[in-house]
Amino acid sequence: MKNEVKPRLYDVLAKAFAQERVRTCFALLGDANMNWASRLSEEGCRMVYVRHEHCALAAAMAYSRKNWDVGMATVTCGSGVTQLITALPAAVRAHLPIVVFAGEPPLKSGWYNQEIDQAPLITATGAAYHSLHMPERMPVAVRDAFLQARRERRPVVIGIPFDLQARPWDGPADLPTPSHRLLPRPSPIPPHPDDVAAAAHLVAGAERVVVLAGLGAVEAGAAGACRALAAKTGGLLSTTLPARGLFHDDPFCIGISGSFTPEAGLEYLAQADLVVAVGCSLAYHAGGGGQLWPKANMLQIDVDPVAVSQGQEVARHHLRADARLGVEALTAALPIRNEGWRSEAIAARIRDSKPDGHVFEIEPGLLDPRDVVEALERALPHDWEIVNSSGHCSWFFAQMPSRPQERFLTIREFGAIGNGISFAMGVAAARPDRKVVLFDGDGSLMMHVQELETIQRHRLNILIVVMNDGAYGSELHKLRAEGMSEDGSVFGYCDFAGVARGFGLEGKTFTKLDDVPKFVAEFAASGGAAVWDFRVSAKVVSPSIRRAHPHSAEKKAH
Ligand SMILES: Cc1ncc(C[n+]2csc(CCOP(=O)(O)OP(=O)(O)O)c2C)c(N)n1
Ligand SMILES: [Mg+2]
Repeated sequence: MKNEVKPRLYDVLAKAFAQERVRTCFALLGDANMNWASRLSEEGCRMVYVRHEHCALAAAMAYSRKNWDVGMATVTCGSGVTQLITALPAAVRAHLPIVVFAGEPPLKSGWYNQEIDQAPLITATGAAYHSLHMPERMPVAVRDAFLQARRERRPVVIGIPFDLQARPWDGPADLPTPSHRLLPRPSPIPPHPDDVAAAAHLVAGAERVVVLAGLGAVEAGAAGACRALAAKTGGLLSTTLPARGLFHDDPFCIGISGSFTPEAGLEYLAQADLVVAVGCSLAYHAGGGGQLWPKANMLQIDVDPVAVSQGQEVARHHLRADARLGVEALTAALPIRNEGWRSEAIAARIRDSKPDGHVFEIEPGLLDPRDVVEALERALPHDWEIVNSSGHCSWFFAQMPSRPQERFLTIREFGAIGNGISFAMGVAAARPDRKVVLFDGDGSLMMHVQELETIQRHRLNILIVVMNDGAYGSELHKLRAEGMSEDGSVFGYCDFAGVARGFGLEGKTFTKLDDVPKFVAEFAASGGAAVWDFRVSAKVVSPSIRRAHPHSAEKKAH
């Protein structure tokens, strides 16, 4: 008998994905995706096999952000799909183009134990769901899913019943033209001259200007234009958290604006009379709900400017344009001005002041998280990729002023903990030639600690730095401030070095900081993966918690 040579639908589907320039796919297999995934791998796609579906999607998110292109994940039907529901809203809100290949239960049986109505689950998160049941159209439908993900910058989940996937393919041998060849390539939008004139009038009348850049400015390559605008107005520079580091070497950059603003930055933002927000969506946290710059007019330069964002009125003045073109036109329209806000004294204050100078008494044998960050900031090479996770400790980790934006990643749009390890895997897969440092909390790392095995198996170059306060610090500090019981927020110090060794990684526990440079040099030479557990005191409270609970000390006294 002759071998069957007819391709199956999963063969053709794998080719349709491969021609969409899918180079890496984060995967967890089951009945409904494993044959397709096996074929995709044979098409030359690098498969990263993770241990939890959430982590497949979260890693694809970081991969997408790092490459400014589609991220790809695959899960099986039912129980594989339900695991995606925490990561999808974050991907939607972060405007990440992601395609997920999910299975669907077989159509031929009247009952299947992993059956669940997948479409409403997925669409509730804001992602799109495409249920494909017409084999002949599937290669085109795959192309269209990539088109939608790229054009709308949104996750798209494709569900295909796995009995259909196994059918012989009777359709044409040719695949449709892939999405990246069809996608419109619009040129950057220039501003309207009337808008430029109005914006220039506003800026010329301001005395204390802050130019605040977001990821839109990063993407548009507007960093140089923002620096020039700030220089011409004698103003200061700042960024949102995701864009942090864009002006890291500028003496007049006050750091992040938002919940993570350092001490000196808070003072200057409070004095600003105009904030020019470039390529940022003016999310609630970026301006502390408007409280960080109470005196300032707001001018937003963006391709899609808004008046209200996340429940706040954010900007009355708008310049609709590509971030770079808009800022360049505005700068060109401004008169030269001799004086501005800038002075040597301001540069010195920015350079010399600590992000947070508050004094805490801490227990012997434990570290101050601010000292940990300072030691790492001094020791870690500047070309290592850094990933900031979540939790109370992320305030401290965000204060690393010498780190450039292109080596930084954070995605926090759904406020979930537990993503750090997946984000670091996504960055490591996108930048295989680099070392990646993840900064995470003990609670967050614990939530998906199983991925240490993935890191070890795939030989990813990741150094995990854990700020271990033995607690859910965020909850602990808020409960304390409210005078409530700390139950449920304090767990004690887990031995992460031992956990790491159990997974075959290097592990170290730090109760002092003297050897940090030596160990960094050793890690630089050896590569591989390691977990460094820094034992910190839970008595050090971040400025953002202190701002949110200004009267907590009084409560304690009663
Ligand atoms: C998925 C999810 N569950 C719960 C929370 C609530 N939460 C916010 S921060 C936090 C504690 C994080 O602890 P850790 O990672 O140790 O960081 P720390 O705050 O201690 O610095 C928790 C439980 C959340 N944001 N996301
Ligand atoms: Mg903690």
